[in-house]
Amino acid sequence: MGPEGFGDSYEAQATRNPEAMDAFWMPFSANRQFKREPRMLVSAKDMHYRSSDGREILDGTSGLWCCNAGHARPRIIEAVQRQIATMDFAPTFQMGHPLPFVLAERLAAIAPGTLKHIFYTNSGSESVDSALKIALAYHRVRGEGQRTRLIGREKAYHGVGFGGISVGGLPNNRKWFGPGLPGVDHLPHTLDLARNAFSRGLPEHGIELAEALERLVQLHDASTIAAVIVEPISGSAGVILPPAGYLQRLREICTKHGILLIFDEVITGFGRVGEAFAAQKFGVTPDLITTAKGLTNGSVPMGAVFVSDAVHDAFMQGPEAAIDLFHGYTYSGHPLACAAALAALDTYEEEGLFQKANQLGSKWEEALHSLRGLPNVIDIRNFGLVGAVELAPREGAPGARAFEVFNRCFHEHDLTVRTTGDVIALSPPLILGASHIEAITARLGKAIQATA
Ligand code: PXG
Ligand code: PLP
Repeated sequence: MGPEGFGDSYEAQATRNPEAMDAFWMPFSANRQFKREPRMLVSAKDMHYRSSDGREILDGTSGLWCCNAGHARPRIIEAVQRQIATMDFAPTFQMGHPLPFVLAERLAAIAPGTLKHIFYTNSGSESVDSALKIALAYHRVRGEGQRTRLIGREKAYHGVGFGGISVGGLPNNRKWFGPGLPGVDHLPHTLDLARNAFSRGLPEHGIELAEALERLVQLHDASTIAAVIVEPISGSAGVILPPAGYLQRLREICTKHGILLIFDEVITGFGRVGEAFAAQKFGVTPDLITTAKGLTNGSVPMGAVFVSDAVHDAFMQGPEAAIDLFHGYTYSGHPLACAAALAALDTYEEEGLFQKANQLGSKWEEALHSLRGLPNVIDIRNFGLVGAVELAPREGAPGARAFEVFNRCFHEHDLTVRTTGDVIALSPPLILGASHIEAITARLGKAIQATA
């Protein structure tokens, strides 16, 4: 009898045969291929996973960019265990409990500028939808309800809600699902291998791409535009960095025209780039910030939208007894998620993890760029503790080469990496040391070397 229940352990039950695995329709996965040759993880501690065949696998991706302090951190375990025994759930619609208030104060204290108001969600996708809705309602409550247009960017990932895919810019995430929100437009992306390949840190060329926003304002008129949403560094599309000065220029144009600027920091938030938020690292303060992932160190689902004083206060002008924002989730401010987030913030603070990318950044950069010259490597990009190695696609089979590297890393070199298209992305837990950096790049290098 396994510890989890009657009969076989969950692990044995899950992997008995491919048919037994059929019921779970896995997200963003090649389901049939996976179930023929599963990559199963059964436990995790600090920098490592353990696989179902007993191997210790180095986590090069913080799970899915979320376990910024590594796995199974004691404070988080204790906090969640304590909280579930104290109060499993409490509503936050016209009722309250202490934890989301305490957490919001803690979050406000690390936020940039006046983004001191926290709206809770359960994921990055929900944070994006919430931020877009807050932006639309903000203009309307101020008497500018004609500002309904939302502007995203090519190659952007803003989650999978209808709002997020509408402003998003990844064709596969959009084309299957109909027309999306009306009145959306997109800026050009900033990936430019011809001019910027093998840049270290921010690429030098491309600030002029921000002027595309001026063009869209001329086309649509500022009076119709509610908000611009961008990832300061785009993660899912394969680590695309902002050219030096680009985000500052977007900020200037938005301010000039009364357009709200939203930074989607679901990946860049909570220390990934050497500050709490990329906004601080780049010295550019948006009006709203969307977060999730690292907020609870990935341990309990939770997201949060950070809202500026000006945007928040616009909603607080009506009668006191009126609901100020007709939006929210059953699980907004869930007790377990709040407990996990508070413990995650404690862990980040005690261990100085938001500064870690500053201390290890140059070592990380050196190690990554040492992969230059390996077969098919056409670009290497890095910033903070994010990295990407881009491979030339195989003729007629885009993505196949990087996927083979990913599989080889997992099965032969005990390393997790992420791939999108032919980009291999890395985002290790911020608790890593120099030896982990060497191990990640050495193992990845071997896998690239072995892949034709
Ligand atoms: N915005 C951004 C910028 C993201 O990176 C989301 C929104 C959506 O968050 P949720 O929690 O709804 O998934 C994300 C999520 C990858 C990968 O490997 C990236 C994400 C999710 C899963 C995989 O690149 N980013
Ligand atoms: N669908 C139904 C039928 C519901 O009653 C609710 C919430 O009460 C929802 C969807 C939304 O669920 P959530 O608040 O978890 O997003």
